[in-house]
Amino acid sequence: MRHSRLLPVFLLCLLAAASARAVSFVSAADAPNATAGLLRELNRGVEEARVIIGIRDGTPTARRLLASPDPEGEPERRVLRVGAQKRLAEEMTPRRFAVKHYYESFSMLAGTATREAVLTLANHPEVAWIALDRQAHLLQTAPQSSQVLIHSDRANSLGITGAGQAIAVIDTGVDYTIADLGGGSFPNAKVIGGTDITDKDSDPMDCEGHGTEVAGVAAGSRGVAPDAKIVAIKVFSSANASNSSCKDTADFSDIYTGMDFAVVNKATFGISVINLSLGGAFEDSLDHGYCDTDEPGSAAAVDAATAAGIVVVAAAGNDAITNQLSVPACVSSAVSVGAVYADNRARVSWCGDDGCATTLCTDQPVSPDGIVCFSNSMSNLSLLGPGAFWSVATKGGSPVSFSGTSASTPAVAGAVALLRQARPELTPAGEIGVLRSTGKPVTDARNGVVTPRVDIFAAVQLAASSFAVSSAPAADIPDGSGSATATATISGFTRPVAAVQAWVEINHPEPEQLRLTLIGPDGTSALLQNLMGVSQHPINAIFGRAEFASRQVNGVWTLRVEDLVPGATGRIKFFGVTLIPLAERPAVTKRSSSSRTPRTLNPRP
Ligand SMILES: [Ca+2]
Ligand SMILES: [Ca+2]
Repeated sequence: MRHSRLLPVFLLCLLAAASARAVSFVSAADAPNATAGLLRELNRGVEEARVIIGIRDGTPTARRLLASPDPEGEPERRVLRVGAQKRLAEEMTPRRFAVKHYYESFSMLAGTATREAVLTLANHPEVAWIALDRQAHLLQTAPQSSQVLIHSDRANSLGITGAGQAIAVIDTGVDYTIADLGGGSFPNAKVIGGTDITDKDSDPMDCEGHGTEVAGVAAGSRGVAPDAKIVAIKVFSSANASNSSCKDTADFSDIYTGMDFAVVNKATFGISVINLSLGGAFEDSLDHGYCDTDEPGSAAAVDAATAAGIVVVAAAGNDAITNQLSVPACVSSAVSVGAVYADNRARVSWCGDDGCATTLCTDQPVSPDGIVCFSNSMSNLSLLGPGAFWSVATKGGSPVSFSGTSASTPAVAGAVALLRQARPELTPAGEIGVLRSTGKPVTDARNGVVTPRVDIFAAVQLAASSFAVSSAPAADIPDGSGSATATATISGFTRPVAAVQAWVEINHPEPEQLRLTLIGPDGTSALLQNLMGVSQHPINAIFGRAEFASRQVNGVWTLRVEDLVPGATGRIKFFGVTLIPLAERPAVTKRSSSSRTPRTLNPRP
């Protein structure tokens, strides 16, 4: 039916999206007074920047005054300084430049400038220099917006920091010499193990920076799980002996070897999650749901790691497509991760794969929990995480802005490490069930898909008695007659129940052949979905139901799935139940009870 072929290699650049980039490149010659940091920011594609401008106002420099103090002359200098600042600000009309601060004591001016204004200022005769207002770097210990968005800072403050957990980063290697990732030699206190698969040595030194940035998001000092350890598994080959650059692609086979290393060494290092911020694309533009059949190697590797108790998180991809996920994110047992913004921005443009000759897509305006336009999406997407913008240390230790589903994926890897610390009894499916059930539903306006954005604080707070997942392996659904079931057992829940959420994942190529029924412990039943859905769009939904509100909730909950049409078969991949206590999370309860429609994560047919 589908004749898709997959690219034989992973293209790192597809998922790195290390930056939003400019519509037009700005060189140092274009902006002679701009600092290198500001040029980099412009070339990430920002439409405006917070800047600080050094002004030539005729007064002596601060250094000269330090050497030769002249307190009597200061009142006059203040007048001169502010006068020059105000003249410049007025010249740069408010549309192009908005003043934030004038400074009486300094020959500087702070404000927000458009790209156009930055270029004008960087060539202005009265401007000595113009620099990026690097506020974030002055607040190194404050949580960054991506941490705040998923509440990992609040979980961390409860002592849930990822202690005792290790995250296997399968990537370009990790720079373990930087202070944020242990410092010194390999292994160290942070990067506790690893290997280099492609260069066939034991030293996983990063050859690009990507893997270092991934590790920083997951387990750096300003990452999600700051006390988690890193196992660095390098699968992109170094282009030279000095590890100063990587080859562009990695073979699937090497990535599987890296996953194998993680599974074999799970107990040695305490690996709870594998991070795959990489992927390959389908060559066609057809709808693709789960890709287990198309990609048996990836399916086998992810299945095996999951069976070993390791959660495998994989980047959804940065191709701005809305009916496919990258490989291996599309594997049904993988936890696929898309990207949302964590900040407000006026406008962000992202580059194409052609070295920024074209713009891939643009978001305008940008706000927290807005889907980033590059983020691949499909009804089998598991979770969303902050993917723009992370401030992390890269190879060599300098701070960079890191974006992409490559960045949102380690945010979820860190969240998994936190949850594993808080609830070590959960299976990988149970952990993802908790993360999904407690996440904030975010709708992708491009395709109608609703996906939970991780809220790790809510996840670690969810009471064990209000959540249960199926512990049985995936169940085959009989084709054309009969039914398959999955069960989840709740016990010890004592509070009044407002609503029930059933999490259902079914891998079936023709979901419109299916009827889904939820049956409570006392026999009360609710039809969740009946002969609806779209071909190649797997069922991956959280159904909120209110008819169980006054019913018995402790006991066995059953999901019954009937396939009413011969031909095309599938499996129940996952079933979990969350009880919503009365007067808690009222928004969810109200929405579910008033509409009585499933809050489905599938696009409507
Ligand atoms: Ca090496
Ligand atoms: Ca069928």
